[in-house]
Amino acid sequence: MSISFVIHSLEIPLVRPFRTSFGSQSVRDVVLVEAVSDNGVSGWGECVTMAWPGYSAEYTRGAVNVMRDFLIPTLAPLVGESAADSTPAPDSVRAALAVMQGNPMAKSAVETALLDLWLKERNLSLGEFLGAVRDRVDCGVSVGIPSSIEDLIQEVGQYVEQGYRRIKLKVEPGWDLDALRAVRNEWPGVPLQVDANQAYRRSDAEHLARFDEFDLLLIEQPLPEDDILGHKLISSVVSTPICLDESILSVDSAEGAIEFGATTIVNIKPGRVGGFLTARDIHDLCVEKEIPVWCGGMLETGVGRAANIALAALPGFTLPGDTSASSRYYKEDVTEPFVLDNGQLAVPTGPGIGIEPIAANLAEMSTATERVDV
Ligand code: SMG
Ligand code: MG
Repeated sequence: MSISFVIHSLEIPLVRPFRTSFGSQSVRDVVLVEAVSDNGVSGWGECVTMAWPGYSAEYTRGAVNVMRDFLIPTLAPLVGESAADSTPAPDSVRAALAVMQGNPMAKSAVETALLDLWLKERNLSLGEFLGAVRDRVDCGVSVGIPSSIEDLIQEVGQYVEQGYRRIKLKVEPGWDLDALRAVRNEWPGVPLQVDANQAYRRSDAEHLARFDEFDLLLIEQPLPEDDILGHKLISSVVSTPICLDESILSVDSAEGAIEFGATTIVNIKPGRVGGFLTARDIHDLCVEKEIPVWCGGMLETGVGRAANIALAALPGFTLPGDTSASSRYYKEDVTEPFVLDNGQLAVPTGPGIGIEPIAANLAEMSTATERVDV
C-alpha cells in the first residue's frame, strides 16, 4: 500500500493564558498528523509538543522536522510491504519507529494516525482495542499560575461550579503555600493536588513537607526529570505521595522509578512515552505493581482528547485525569467539543479514535501543511 501523510500546523487561541513554572502560553500551536490510505480514509494523531522546549526537550518545529525527515520516511519499507488498504499493524509501527532515538511526542503522533487508520479498517474503537472498562471518565482540571490569589479563587470557583472532580494547582517557588492555603480555606473538601513541573530542588525537601498540611492527593514532578534519587529523598521527608510525570518515559523507566521508591502514583501521557501502546503497557505494569495511574493532559484539541479519554477508561486509571472539557481550553475546538457532564466525559465509541477535525475549523486554524508520501 501507500500512505500520504499530511502534517497540519494549527494555531488556536486559549480561553485564558496558561502559565506554568516553565513559561506561559496564550495560543496553542498544535500539529495534527493525518495518514491518508489508498482508498482515501484518514487516520489522525496529535503531536503534543509545546512551541519551546520548556516541558521537555521536544518542541513543535523540531517535531515537524523529525517527522518529515526521519520518522515518516523510516516507515516506507513497512508500508510498502503491506497489501493494498492494509495499514501496518500497530506493534510493527512502534518497532519501526523505535530505531530512532527520543522524540516520543513526534512518534506518538505518527503512530496514532496509523493506529486510527488500522482500527477503522477493523471497525474497532480505540477504547475497545486498549481494553477500556468504562464508558465515562472522571475529569479533573489543571489551573495555571495566575497573577493574584483573587484571580486564582475566581478561576477555581468556576471549575468547582462546573463539576470538576479534582483541582490541580500549578506551583513554583514563590507560588505555593499561600495559593494552597487560600484554596483550602475556600473549599476544605475538594480533591486537590499540585504540579511543579521540575521547579524545586533536593534542598527544598523541608519546604515541600509544608504542603502536607493541605491534604493533597499528590505532588507531581517537584524535581528535574533526571533526578530519580532526588524524588526518593523528597518522599522520605514529605508524607504526600510523589507522582512522576516528566521522568516517566518508557515501561523500563516507570518500573525503575517504582522499584526504587521514587514514585507511588504515575501520570501517564501517551505523547511523553511515544504512543498509546506504550501508555497501555505502563498502565499494565502499574496495575501489576498496585500503583494508581491517571491520564495527564497537554492542552489537546479534540483529536488528542478523544484518544486520551479512551486510555483513561482502562481499569488502572483510578484518579481523575487532566482530561477537561474542550471549553476549559478553547472557545472553538478543531473537532466537535467534549462537554463535561456531572464531572465526567463520555468515552468515544466510533471506529478508531472516534472523532475527526471539522474541515472548516481545520482550514481556518491552519497555518501550514506539509505532505510526505510513503
Ligand atoms: O491538558 O489540561 C491540560 C494541561 C494539564 O497541567 C497540565 N499539563 O505537566 O502535567 C503537566 C502539564 C504540561 C503541559 S503545560 C503547557
Ligand atoms: Mg505534569
